[in-house]
Amino acid sequence: MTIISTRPIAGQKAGTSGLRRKTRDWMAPHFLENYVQSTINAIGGAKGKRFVVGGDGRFYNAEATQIILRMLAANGASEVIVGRDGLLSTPAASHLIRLNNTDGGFILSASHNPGGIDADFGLKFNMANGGPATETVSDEIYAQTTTLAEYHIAQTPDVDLSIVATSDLAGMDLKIVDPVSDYAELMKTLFDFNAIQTLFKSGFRMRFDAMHAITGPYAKTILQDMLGAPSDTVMNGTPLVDFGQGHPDPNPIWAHELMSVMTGPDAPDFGAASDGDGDRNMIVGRGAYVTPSDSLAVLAAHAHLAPAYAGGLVGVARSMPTSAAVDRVAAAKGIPAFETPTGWKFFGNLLDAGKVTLCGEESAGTGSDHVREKDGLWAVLLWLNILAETKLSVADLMAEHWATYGRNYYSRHDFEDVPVDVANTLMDDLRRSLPTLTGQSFAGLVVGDADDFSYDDPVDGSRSVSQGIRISFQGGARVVFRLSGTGTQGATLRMYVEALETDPDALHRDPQHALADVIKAAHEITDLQRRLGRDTPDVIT
Ligand code: G16
Repeated sequence: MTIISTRPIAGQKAGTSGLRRKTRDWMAPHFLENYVQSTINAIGGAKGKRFVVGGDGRFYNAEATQIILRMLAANGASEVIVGRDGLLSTPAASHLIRLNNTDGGFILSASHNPGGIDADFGLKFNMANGGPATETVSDEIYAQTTTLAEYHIAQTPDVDLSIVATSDLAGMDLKIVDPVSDYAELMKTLFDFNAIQTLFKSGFRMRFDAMHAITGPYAKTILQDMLGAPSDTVMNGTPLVDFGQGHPDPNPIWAHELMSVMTGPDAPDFGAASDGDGDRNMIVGRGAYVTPSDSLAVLAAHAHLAPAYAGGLVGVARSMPTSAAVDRVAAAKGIPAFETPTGWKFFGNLLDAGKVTLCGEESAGTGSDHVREKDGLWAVLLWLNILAETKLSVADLMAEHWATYGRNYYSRHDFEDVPVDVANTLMDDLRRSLPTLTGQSFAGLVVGDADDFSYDDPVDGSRSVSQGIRISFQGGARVVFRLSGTGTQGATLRMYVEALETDPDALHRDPQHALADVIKAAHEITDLQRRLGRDTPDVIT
């Protein structure tokens, strides 16, 4: 056991989901160690505690796992449960924390960000409920990073993590587990596997794009081995440290390989993709992309068709920039709908308090009270369960949904790698203009209301301010602006546009056309073209 002297490293402040930085930053002397020790200190030490450790397998996952294990041992942890080869999807890690009643877990992932020595790496701490550290704990971790003077590490050789076994690491019990099996068992308890098996037996065809990330082995086990989907169902199913040089973000831009299959000749019935660490999902039918906001609404409308949710939902929650489509379902069902800031950590209290069953975000995350993370494969399985029961195609299910509830046309435009000062000035100016925006007209739309979103947590009473600027127009359309908290280079400006359509003859338009006025108004309000020197987004979802 060694105590190493160190000095605070500036800027170790978590964003939307843990600390994400360039991989080389993490590999620099003391960077990872400082952050791990600060986390341990922030939770009152590790002595006698039990943790889960695992990550999405990106470059540096293996080395970082060894360091974290040695530090937990040196800090007196009594047991660590680690995925074989240091691998665990984020939802599987959340499940293992809960299943084993541990004190929390360390998840090594930069999620949908690319991987590699010149790409991104990340680390986040999840608490005993299985969910991401709350704002309060995250703030305490940051505070610790600013004063840290030493860290503890055991001087032991690397542990062989390739075999499921139980051993001892410098006095700490080390349990190496299969990353997939407990998670797969959980899924079996939630869904009607027989109905989904019957669906596949009937010739239903699907493609699941694992994007060379963590869900490959999970999807092969569950979809192909357990549910009997054909062996070519999972594509890009071998996890690679650099995700095959791809960008493991399941949206139509980055999952273009899947999109071309789903829009090509002889397209399968159903397509889905997940991200680097397995918590996001993309759903696409034959020629029919489903926006994450619509997916959440459809799942809320039909969740009762799956055994786990047969008793109905107690409530739903969505992040503020997510479309209000799910609110309309909640209203029809007479259940509450909560609106939280962006970040899965804000759903934890609502789930723990039994106020919501389902939650989701526009950023392709959907989940339920089965774990405390969003869960990509879970969403895919719920979709499959619903398709098996309704016997509808994805396109028909969407058409039926919009005819019933109206359609919240929705799109997110991302402007990436914007100089940080330009992005901050744009947001500051917009914030300053809020009091005078109401009543003004832009591209023919009149502003009805404009504010900077604050959230009062109904469970613990904490308040989170400056969570995004929302501008509503008369007639119901709206635009939201916020800066991403997950990027590692420059700033990413996110512009979310939405408009409700209830005219039965106008439910099947191209969202970009349906939203053209709102997009124009949003550009005018921010003077976007002049400030950014461009008006075309890098990514449209
Ligand atoms: C993370 C968070 C999500 C959030 C998303 C986008 O997802 O867990 O709650 O919606 O980032 O955040 P931002 O808009 O700040 O970039 P993931 O999948 O990257 O962990």
